[in-house]
Amino acid sequence: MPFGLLKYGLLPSRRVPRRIPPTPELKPSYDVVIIGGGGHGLAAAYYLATVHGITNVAVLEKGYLAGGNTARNTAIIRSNYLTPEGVRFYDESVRLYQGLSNELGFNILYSERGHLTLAHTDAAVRTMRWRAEVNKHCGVNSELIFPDDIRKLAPSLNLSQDVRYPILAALHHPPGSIARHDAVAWGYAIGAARRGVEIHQQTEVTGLKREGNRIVAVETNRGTVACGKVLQAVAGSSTRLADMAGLRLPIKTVPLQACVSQPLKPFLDPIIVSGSLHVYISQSSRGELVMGGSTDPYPLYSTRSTLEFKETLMAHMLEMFPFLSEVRLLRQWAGMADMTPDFSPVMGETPLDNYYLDAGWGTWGFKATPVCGKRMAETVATGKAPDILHAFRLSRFEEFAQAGERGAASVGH
Ligand code: FAD
Ligand code: PYC
Repeated sequence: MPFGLLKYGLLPSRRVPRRIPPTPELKPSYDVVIIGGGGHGLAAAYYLATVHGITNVAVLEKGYLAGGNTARNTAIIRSNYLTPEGVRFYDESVRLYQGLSNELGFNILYSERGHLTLAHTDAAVRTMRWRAEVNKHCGVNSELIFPDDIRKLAPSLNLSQDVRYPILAALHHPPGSIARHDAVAWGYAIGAARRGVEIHQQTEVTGLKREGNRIVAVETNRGTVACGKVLQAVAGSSTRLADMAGLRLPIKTVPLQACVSQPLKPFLDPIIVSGSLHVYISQSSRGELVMGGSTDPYPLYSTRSTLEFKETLMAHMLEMFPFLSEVRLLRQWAGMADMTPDFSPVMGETPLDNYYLDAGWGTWGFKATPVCGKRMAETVATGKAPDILHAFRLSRFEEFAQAGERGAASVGH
């Protein structure tokens, strides 16, 4: 047993030390203001401080730390994308994730499970083969496999050919993983705060003061601060913030729901996704089944959840795992996904000189937290987006240079 744990157990009072400092007073100005205290904003703050030595930074979060999509996602990490640009970008994130507990000195409970994307039609088999080839070309481990090998990895999956959508093949991606989403955000927050970054919870940005081509001040419910540079990292609220800066984004926001079951004995090692059945499932280290499906069919800024989603999801889930019919659901919730037309994010510079964008994270941004934080910190520090972000620039939409990743989304739309 580690010595620290033993010492903690023997203490008369077991108060957990506070490692994220309480919200301080706002200073009159900061070199960098980061809007949004989710995983992305906090990761960017951490890398600004650690890699670039920029610590006069305020992270402004309207609610509590990482209480937005970071708290609501199903924590799937993978790099089995369709475009070479996407694969390389997410692969850098997977590599950062693999060392993140050590880097942060904080256990993010990273668990490598393997990821199976099921193909139920000939067209889906073709797409999986395509993804496997692009992945291998970029040095990422993915392979098309067939029912006999799928059975070895997931013996409890219904592989009967006598069902509505028989499983013909799957894209197997061994590096596919899950991690504790809150821990990722807390680890980055603690690391950033330790180096002098200020984290302001309950601090809502209500306006941006623009002079010419610059944002000179950020208005909040706690006062106005002057800023050298601004990074917007507000996920499902991207269009609302961009609006304050006078920017229009090609994004619409739709709710995405998920749920967990009561805990069960471990029976499911890999993460399983079925595009045709519009479901995905993994089993957490606590034994709960973490499940999700398609985005809601209409745009809405809301985190309510619906009975319709639950009923549809369960009907499809039971086609894959009929023996789960007596299992109870524990919780259901929703987040807000900011969807781009090409299912890729928007990162980098904007038409404003000192305003940088980290947006368009739809249903896929948790896995990108480390790479996005690191590369957006680089963009803010140098004023120029690195090559790895080029494919995701905002201007791609007016240049007809979209980065189409619809075929690699885990979630139906
Ligand atoms: P957030 O965590 O949402 O942080 C943005 C923060 O900005 C919020 O805390 C919000 O309160 C704050 N904010 C907004 N407006 C203001 C304002 N005016 N002033 C100050 N603060 C403001 N991705 C994956 O890779 N794998 C998955 O398995 C996965 N599953 C998902 C399942 C669900 C149900 C949902 C909803 C999403 C899922 N995602 C997944 C997507 C992922 O959750 C997001 O893309 C990711 O969390 C975005 O991180 P973020 O830090 O940018 O956003
Ligand atoms: O991007 O892998 C993903 C994902 C799974 C569930 C939601 N997003």
